[in-house]
Amino acid sequence: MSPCPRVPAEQLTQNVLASHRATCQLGAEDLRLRRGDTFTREEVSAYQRQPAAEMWQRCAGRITEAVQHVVEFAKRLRGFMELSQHDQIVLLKAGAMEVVLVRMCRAFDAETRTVFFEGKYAGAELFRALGCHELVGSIFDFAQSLSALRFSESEVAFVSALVLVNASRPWLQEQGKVARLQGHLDIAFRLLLRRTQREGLLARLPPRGRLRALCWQHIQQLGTFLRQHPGVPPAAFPPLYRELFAPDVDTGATR
Ligand code: HC3
Repeated sequence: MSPCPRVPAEQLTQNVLASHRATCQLGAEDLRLRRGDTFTREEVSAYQRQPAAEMWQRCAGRITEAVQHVVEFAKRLRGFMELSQHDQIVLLKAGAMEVVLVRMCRAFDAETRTVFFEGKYAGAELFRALGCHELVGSIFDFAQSLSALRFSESEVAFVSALVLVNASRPWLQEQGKVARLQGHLDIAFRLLLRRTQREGLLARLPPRGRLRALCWQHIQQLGTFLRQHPGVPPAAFPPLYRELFAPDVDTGATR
């Protein structure tokens, strides 16, 4: 049975946008207005002087909050809760961080190459203590390339929904059901793009592999960090973060 039987595309579009707006964490207008508000040199160097473990924990905390909002987004998407619980988890595990990175372009100022982090706009150098400059640089490059597409809020909402509802994720049990929901979203997105004369956008979207590679590198870097800092207590990272990104590291956590 279709997870989304005969829902007119317009209703689905409204649902995707409303789900995005209710869960996007940071309002688009608010983010725009705060663009000039960057960290001072002193604040940046205070972040840079932090021990690596502290900075990793901070970022993990912020990323976990963002992931929780993405989970709420998924739950509000029409048809998602009709998928099996197993498949919902598969899609969220594979796609939640990818959606956080898509959403990052809303919080990114391409002119100054800064991102909204803990109340102000920060350049890549603020994250130096993490010890993974290349990854942070690649994440900023990705945000820069999405910013060039000048997404509307509806477009961010659909790109996020289609990153999540992806029938080609491995380990799905009811792939057909996911494919049908993906198909409905795809049609609604194309109709929106036609109506707004933005059909050209599809060809300009970055290849899916780029997002996958960034998320993979994040997992690799976390693994490297945990191996290099065996003294960091398991409770230092939120359980959801450990579950999503450090599944092979035995942290002794109770869930
Ligand atoms: C700054 C950030 C990337 C952007 C993240 C954003 C702004 C994305 C949109 C969400 O709605 C809100 C949000 C929350 C957390 C923000 C991230 C925190 C850290 C990350 C940096 C680029 C550093 C990443 C380093 C890594 C991958 C090792 O943790």
